Amino acid sequence: MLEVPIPRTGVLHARGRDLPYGERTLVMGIINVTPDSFSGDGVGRRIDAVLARARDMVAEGADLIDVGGESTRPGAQPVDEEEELARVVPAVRALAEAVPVPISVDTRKPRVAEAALRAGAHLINDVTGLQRDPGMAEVAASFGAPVIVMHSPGEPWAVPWPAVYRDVVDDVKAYLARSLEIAVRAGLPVDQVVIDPGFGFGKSVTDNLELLRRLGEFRKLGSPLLIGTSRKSTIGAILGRPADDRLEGSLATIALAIAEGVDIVRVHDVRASVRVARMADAIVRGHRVPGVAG
Ligand code: HH2
Repeated sequence: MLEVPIPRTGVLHARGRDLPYGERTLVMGIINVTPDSFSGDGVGRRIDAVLARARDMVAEGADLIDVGGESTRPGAQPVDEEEELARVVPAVRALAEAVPVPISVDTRKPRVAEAALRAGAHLINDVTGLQRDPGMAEVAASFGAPVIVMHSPGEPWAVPWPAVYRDVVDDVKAYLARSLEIAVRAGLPVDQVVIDPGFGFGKSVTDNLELLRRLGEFRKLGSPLLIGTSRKSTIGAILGRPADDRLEGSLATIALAIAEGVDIVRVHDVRASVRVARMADAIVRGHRVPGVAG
């Protein structure tokens, strides 16, 4: 029998835009202000396009928006700090004014995180789990911003991927435990740090599938849990479809991640993901539907 985890509830205090988690799955919409993101969804630096996409996502039910100015796909070219600042800061400033949901900034550079927080960002999303630059935890703590810490075995342009694991779940858990320790030492409350096993980052197809199958094990770390599977190459490998045709595979991962107790899903396709999340939540979390008997 599937053992359904008991949801924990809490609130991410995202600089004035509280995000309650645990009662239903939160959906994070991805906006890449890049020219080279793997899924081909990058809008570059066109603020009108950024705002239009964010408004659509919010109307479709996104609970938060993640803005990234540097692609992390394997083989991507690293972006220098000035260029990343020029991509991210105007987008964040415009978004924080235009949409009511929290804005997270997807960066591994403390200077970019700091500038984005000054421009109105509410959370930091660090794909290096606070382990690349000690300045990142300090920036987050000094702004009182929640942080998403993701596992990545080195950086996509610096190491041979995939890495080799003894046991992928145990190894990633140990890494995330270290990220939590760094956060707490910098003064961030542990319930304001979201953990993410980094689906697709330095992992084989088999590793990624195992991470998803055993996702519930990460809940033992006690922090809210996020997963980003949307359109990733593992789905392409299973279905034999290109990045722009992986919707059903992405949705399958969301439904099963919810059954494993995930709190936040990071997605490109907000409308469909929200519907899947609502349905999966009703099963897993036992939501009552107003006006519907039984
Ligand atoms: N995946 C990507 C980027 N940032 N952040 C978190 N926390 N978790 C993820 O799984 C994650 C992430 C890669 O996806 P995307 O942003 O669409 O692509 P690219 O890095 O090529 O812009």
